Amino acid sequence: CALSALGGIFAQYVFDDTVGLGRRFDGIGGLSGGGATSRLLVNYPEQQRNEILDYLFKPKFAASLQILKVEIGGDAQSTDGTEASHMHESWDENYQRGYEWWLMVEAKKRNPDILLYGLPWAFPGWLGGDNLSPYSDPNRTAIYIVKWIQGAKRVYNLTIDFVGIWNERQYDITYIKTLRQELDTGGLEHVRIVAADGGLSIANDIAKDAELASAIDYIGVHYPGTESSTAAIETGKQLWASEDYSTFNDMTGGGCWARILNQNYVNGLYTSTISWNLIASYYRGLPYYGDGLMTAVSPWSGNYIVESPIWMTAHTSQFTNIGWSYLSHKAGVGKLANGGSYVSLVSPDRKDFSIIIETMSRNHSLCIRPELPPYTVTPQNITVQLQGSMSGITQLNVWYSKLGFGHLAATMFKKLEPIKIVDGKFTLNLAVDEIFTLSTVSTAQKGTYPTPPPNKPFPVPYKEDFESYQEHSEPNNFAQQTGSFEVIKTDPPHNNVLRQMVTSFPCAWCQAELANLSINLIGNVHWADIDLEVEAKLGDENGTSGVFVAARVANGGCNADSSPGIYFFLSPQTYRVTTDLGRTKVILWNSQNRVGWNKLQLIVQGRTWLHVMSMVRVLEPLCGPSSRDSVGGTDGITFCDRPVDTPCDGHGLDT
Ligand code: 147
Repeated sequence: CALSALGGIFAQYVFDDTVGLGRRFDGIGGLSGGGATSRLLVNYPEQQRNEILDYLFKPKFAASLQILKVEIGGDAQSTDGTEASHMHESWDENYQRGYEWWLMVEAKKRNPDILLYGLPWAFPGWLGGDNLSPYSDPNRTAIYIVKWIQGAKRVYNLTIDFVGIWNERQYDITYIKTLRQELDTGGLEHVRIVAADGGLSIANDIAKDAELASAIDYIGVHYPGTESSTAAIETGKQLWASEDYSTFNDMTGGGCWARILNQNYVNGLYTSTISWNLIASYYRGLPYYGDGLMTAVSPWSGNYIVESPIWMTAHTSQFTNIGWSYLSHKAGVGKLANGGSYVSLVSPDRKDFSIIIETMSRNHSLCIRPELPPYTVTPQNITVQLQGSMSGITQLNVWYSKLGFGHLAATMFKKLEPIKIVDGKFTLNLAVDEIFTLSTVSTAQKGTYPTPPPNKPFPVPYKEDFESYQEHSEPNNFAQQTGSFEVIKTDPPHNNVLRQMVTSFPCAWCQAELANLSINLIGNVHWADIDLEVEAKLGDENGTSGVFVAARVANGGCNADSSPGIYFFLSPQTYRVTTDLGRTKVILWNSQNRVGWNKLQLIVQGRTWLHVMSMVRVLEPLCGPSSRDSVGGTDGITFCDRPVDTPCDGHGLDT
């Protein structure tokens, strides 16, 4: 244990595997989804996209992630957008939607040993029954999940390793058992269940129910603040912080991540920590902007930013593998006398050994949640004594980071001179906000690529006709908030159109669905004055009640249902201009028959509603109602930026 040398200068820490080992290490992960957090990554220029993927997944390069967790799309808003379900309806099955398949393939290309984990946030309405609960028919929902896992194998040759229940929502014991049975009968015995991606209460149910205990392999807890519980530990299950971090990725975010990567094990025995999110690749203006290991929000320029959490991850991931063991809290894991913590891990053959030490001060390592109790960290000198299998080590490689405020003051993942060790003993001076890795592993690298191109704003004029897309794909830069939109082939002259596919209310994850309107977003949060043109088809079929275009939309994500903005609604009988999504604040209205194809144009300029009113034009339908196209769709969209001639107080997302 840590002996603080009273009156002496050096506290001594002993690392010894002969007193018994701690738990198995299960890897560090990143989470794409929950929801749509990788949206803008997909259409980066190939070169930059590959660089980004290397920073995330390539072993011994940068973050070198060991687990990739993804959302199993559920056709409903799940934080920064909606991810499409593989089964919009009971009779529908499609594995070409969204971008998580692509991302998993790219991760596996770089690291065949990366483990994959799927979790739903929401479910399509047909799984919900009368009370819109995914547990209304446990078998039906379990088969839906099994199909996603089988589809991954059949279509992409991806082996899914872990599956969860329902993100941060109620779990259902019957459903968990049913899922285990359906996995087993579906030839998926190898898929392990993580439950319940929320709080710790599942531990009590596991203790009471042997069948449940055997169905669950890992207890997944969110934002545990590094603490677990006696009940959870006593289940004997491996504990995971299966979602954590969610902090803006500046230097404080880096400090948060470094601290929890160590202390989740030191304090809570968590053997895996997964970052929400993997990469912040969603529009500015959406919730939790920048809460990823790195940032990529400018596909039109290729600009991206490798942020400090990438290098904080490297301090552990490049010096361990899944299956290594932590040393015991008796001799190799603990808190430092003057603040900070250390963990150590050993390979199964006991030949390789790594120590990770962090001294993050409180203010420099605050996370979004939960509240961090006060503590202090001061500079300290430590003596390390290696014993047992490690006693013969004569040299350890040293990698070092120090967080600054602002990028310039920081040192990120730098290789220092190796430490020479005599009689298993060495000393180290630790200052505040530092992280050290000391390891026998000599293959670590600080991977770099040339500086990416400079950032540019969303390009205007911008035009999209959807003609270049595969059917069922999501067009570039569209960030669907509610509803699920995909490119569908129709006949000339419209050919490919963008169609909203969700026709029944989903088992939702958040209130955004209450808008009961499908919403897709594109552009730049700073736009105020803008011309926008959309061709759209109105029909009475499939519940299509109308379309709208809007600008200066203030809220997205789970708040998308309550957004001020300037909205131009068109239904088969009326058009309306309102300043709210709920259509309560109407500034212009008329009734007309508008069934068929229409071109909607919205021009917003200046600061008064009057001015806005005069600029709204409703054009004649392009062609009459067509009997061939049975459902609606959007055929094209054009933006044109207007010079800002007066200061404008309009702000927010442009749709
Ligand atoms: C998590 C979600 O699982 C993620 O999809 C994302 O929304 C993330 C953003 O921080 O948050 O959900 C939580 C929402 C609220 C709390 C915890 C997790 N909370 O208030 O403790």
